Amino acid sequence: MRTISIEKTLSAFSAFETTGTVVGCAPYGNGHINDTFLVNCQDINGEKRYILQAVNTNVFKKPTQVMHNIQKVTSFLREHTNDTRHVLSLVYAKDGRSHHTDGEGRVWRVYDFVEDSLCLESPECCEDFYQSAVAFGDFQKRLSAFPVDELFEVIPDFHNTPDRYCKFLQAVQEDVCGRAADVREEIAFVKARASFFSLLADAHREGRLPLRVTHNDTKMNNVMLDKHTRSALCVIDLDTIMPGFSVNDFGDSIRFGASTAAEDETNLSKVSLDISLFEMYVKGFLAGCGGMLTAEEIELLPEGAKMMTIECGMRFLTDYLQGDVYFKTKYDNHNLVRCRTQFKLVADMEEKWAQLKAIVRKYR
Ligand code: ADP
Ligand code: GN1
Ligand code: MG
Repeated sequence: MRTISIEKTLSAFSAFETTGTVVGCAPYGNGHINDTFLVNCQDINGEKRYILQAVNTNVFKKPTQVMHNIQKVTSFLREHTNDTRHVLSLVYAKDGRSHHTDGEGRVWRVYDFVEDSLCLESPECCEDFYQSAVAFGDFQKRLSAFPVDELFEVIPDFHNTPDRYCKFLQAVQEDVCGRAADVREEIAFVKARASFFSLLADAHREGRLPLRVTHNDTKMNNVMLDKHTRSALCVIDLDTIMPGFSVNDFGDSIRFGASTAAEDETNLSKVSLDISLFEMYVKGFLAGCGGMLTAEEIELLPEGAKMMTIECGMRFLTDYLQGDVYFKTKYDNHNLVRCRTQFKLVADMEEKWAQLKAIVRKYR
């Protein structure tokens, strides 16, 4: 795991137009990609908190394009709301830029901390999950008027599942760490579902699934809820906003939030799809989208859930085979543990398939 010294972190922070004196700075959150810090500042008016992040340039090869997208999208969203806590707010660097590049080429950015908020790893009740669904649905609805050609595709083929499958097969073949022999069962699980991977791409090619501006990383911990009312406040982690399929935004939320266990649960008997959370999310997402989804998109929501879950499991397995070079890991086989929960969830979705389809038809 990468570590950045406190001196370098504070020096980066000093490049931004913030207020007060720094009184605390510590790693923050459970993201798998960026290095995130909570910085506490103090001035005569009291305390002010900031989120400082070093953008992962191994993942985002063109960080200035990421910052361009975030700047455009947050400005657009701010035009349509009066409440500052409803949109992520970038704090600009003293040189007027949206980011600061340090002497070692690290790219930093600062956001206002969304105060009086909750960020949950998993919903504590159905209503929390419903609220996150409304937030992501509404996010998509509000961005439906956004000029998509102004966005860079910051990670090409991010949710191109057939392409992810090709990269997975290559990783199996190269087997650079000699780990493939130990994961034969997991490899077979993926290969047995090869014909499924092109389902959404085919629907798009046939004109049945439109491209929209999507978030592409709709985990429960990428949405903030109001601490007091527990209602949806703000969608965060805007790095991967790109053109994509609505059903994948729906699907990634189900993968992460409608599981009965954490993404890295080691006891697989605890992992399954919670049908009532699934139904809650369908209701909330459709309410948030406010009628903008086509009947075909609604019909394909379960396919989006299965696609995002198998794709994510395949990505974890690919990273495990390649020596854990992409996702942050906390122990040796962390990616393998994550991959196994995803495959268990896929198998459970397959068993509950008729129920999932019936639920979305009920709301269509
Ligand atoms: P990653 O891409 O690594 O997941 P995120 O942008 O999601 O990075 O940030 C990691 C965590 O930091 C989030 O899950 C959330 O808990 C917290 N966080 C990020 N931005 C803010 C913010 N503006 N206000 C409060 N908490 C935030
Ligand atoms: C990463 O950044 P974070 O932790 O919200 C990843 C997602 C995966 C997710 C799995 C840019 O999300 O695509 O679905 O981990 N983000 C990127 O938990 O690869
Ligand atoms: Mg995140």
